[in-house]
Amino acid sequence: MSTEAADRTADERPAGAEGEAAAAPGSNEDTVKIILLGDSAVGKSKLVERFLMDDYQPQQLSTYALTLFRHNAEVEGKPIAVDFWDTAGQERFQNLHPSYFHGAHCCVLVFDCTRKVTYTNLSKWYSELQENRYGIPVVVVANKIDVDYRVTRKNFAFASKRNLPFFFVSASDGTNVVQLFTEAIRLAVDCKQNPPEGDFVQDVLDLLGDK
Ligand SMILES: Nc1nc2c(ncn2[C@@H]2O[C@H](COP(=O)(O)OP(=O)(O)OP(=O)(O)O)[C@@H](O)[C@H]2O)c(=O)[nH]1
Ligand SMILES: [Mg+2]
Repeated sequence: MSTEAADRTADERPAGAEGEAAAAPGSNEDTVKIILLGDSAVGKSKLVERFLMDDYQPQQLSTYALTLFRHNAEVEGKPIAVDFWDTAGQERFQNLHPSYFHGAHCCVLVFDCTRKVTYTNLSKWYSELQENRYGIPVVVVANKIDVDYRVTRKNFAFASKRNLPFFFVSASDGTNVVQLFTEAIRLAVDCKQNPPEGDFVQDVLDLLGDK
């Protein structure tokens, strides 16, 4: 594996970011699964790194297929284990995605506000999500605002058109990263408690398919 998380030894990992294979989604009442989607190099891994480790290394190390992180959070006084599924945005990995969506409770959809094509491609990622895991909450994220803060004056209509929460963030300096993930975790817990319509049927079908 060529990811930074996979390359770290267990001792180097911070508390709450075990980086090991996460528990099967839905296997535990107090576990939620959050997936990250977006083009390669928009900053998905750096955002998770900033949130879980309060760290940021500027080197680019594209995620190889998938990295899993476990984070221990607290929502309304209750402990919650959060599994972050950090997927690779590269085309060559895209045929792996259907399994990533299974059992997800929230999706963090990231674009790079310095590269327009990554914004245009949001609709592609969003359709893929709808096809694989319809109805879960989605948070839209404009990353890299540190490059030029004036970008925060711009209107990115993708989120407002679909009535989705939207955050301007920077993994590099940490702006809004905690706010973003706090909201994503809250929405994931909410989704787990009130699953989207059709979820039950899908779960039964998934279960039957497993046997
Ligand atoms: N200036 C700036 N650069 C950033 C920021 N976040 C990420 N980067 C840079 O963007 C590059 C890609 O970041 P990654 O987190 O690896 O991107 P990714 O979306 O995980 O990419 P894949 O794993 O290939 O899908 C790295 O060189 C980062 O240093 C940010 O907030 N500001
Ligand atoms: Mg990555």
